[in-house]
Amino acid sequence: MNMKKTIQINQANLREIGNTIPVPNYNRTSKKIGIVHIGVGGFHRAHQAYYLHQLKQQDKASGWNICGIGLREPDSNLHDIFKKQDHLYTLLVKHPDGKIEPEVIGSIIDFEMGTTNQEAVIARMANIDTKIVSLTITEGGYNFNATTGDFNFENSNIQHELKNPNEPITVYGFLTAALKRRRENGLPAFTVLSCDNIEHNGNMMRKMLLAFAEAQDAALAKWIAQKVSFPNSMVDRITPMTTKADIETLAQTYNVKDEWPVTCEPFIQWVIEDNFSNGRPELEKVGVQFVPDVGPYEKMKLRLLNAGHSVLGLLGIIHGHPTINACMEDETFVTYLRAFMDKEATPILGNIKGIDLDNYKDTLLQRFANPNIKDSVHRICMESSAKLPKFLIATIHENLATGGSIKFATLVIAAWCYYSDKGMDSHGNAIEIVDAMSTELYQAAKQTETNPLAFIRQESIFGNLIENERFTKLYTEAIQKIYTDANIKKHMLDIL
Ligand code: CS2
Repeated sequence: MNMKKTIQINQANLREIGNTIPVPNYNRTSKKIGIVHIGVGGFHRAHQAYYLHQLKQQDKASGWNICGIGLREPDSNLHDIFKKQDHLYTLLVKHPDGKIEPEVIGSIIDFEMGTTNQEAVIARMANIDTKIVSLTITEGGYNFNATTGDFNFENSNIQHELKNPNEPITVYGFLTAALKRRRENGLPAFTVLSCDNIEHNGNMMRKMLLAFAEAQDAALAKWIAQKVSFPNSMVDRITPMTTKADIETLAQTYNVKDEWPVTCEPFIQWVIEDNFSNGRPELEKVGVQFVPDVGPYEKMKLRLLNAGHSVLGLLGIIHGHPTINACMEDETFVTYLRAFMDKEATPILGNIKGIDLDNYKDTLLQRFANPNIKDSVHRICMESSAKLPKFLIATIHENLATGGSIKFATLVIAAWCYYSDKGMDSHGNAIEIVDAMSTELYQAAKQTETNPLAFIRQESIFGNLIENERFTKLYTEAIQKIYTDANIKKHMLDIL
């Protein structure tokens, strides 16, 4: 085997790495941080951190450095790797024609763990230089009750934080502790910028944070309501999970030793409401769109892209397709996806100013088909209990209200039930289910054979769908079909 010498990615080696791949051209010695970001997953690193990196490449004086924050124990892995790598990492942009564009990203300059160093995180957010606290805490991180839409005070971490304001655990405990300190120190509030796949993500965060703050300190809640802005935003870039093969490719082809690079597709989009309480970077210089109302863009993306992913993911995992692009090589899946998009998602979107929906859908199909991305269906199916209410079930509810088609989405819900119940594909291969509600999902799904509607009785996910006869009839038929014969493609063809 060719044992080439690899260069460890870090600040000291940047010049040498720069001979092979692009590296930051800006000074990274400033310790000034303008953005504190909670939830530094692959997505943040391929998206927001990349935008900021591009801005800094253009405007070397830009002070907008990022400090990452981890609030979950597993984040300590990235924290430790980042420490060795001076918070540098490689982004590998994978094109459909096989071309890979690697680039070293330098916009993150620090990382703190909220699990072990609460004070450092609060101090960082309360620092005068911090203008924005941005979030990718996933759909599940917002802690709302899906039935009522209200803040979930039953969460034990929330109860702990309310009793012990100096021992924050969740995003809510940290944000209020930091905002309290800023208020006491006479500093302006920061903007809270939500970057999760939730419709009206900023409004949602505002509602949840105010509910929490109100229960903790009513005067603080009032100050937050007046001073903190919560712009809504739509974020987009397909970012699969990093694999061992990605790490090896980087070492073999580019001689770079990076323990946690990120891979992504070429497409990138960020649409934000221009509502920042304490200043913002000039992101429009690098292609970010600032609009007065992001609602239609968010809805379009969630109900077409994210829902489309779930349609392919849940049907694909049962069929045995490993990746989204493998689904897209299967004509039945492509036709089914397009039919779902055209007949169920598009009618509820209406006209979106400046957007050609047909063109948007065509582009989505091309993005999903990118053979280089290899986005696993497993990633897509993870945390479906938090995703589907926003991506797919909302569409079913809306189509039920207007008399629109629901058959394509209904089969997907039945497939989700089968997947939660059996934990295997149609060939009997085991599937690992990763979901905060996996136990509840399994408990409900396993009753299906005796009680076909058991799964959709879970109100926190499905709301009152169980009461709708048109839905329950179609759903029961779909369940009978799948449980009689798990050949999902046959049932997809039946519907088409
Ligand atoms: C995916 C998203 O998690 C999912 O199910 O649909 O991660 C999707 O890839 C991103 O939102 C793309 O912007």
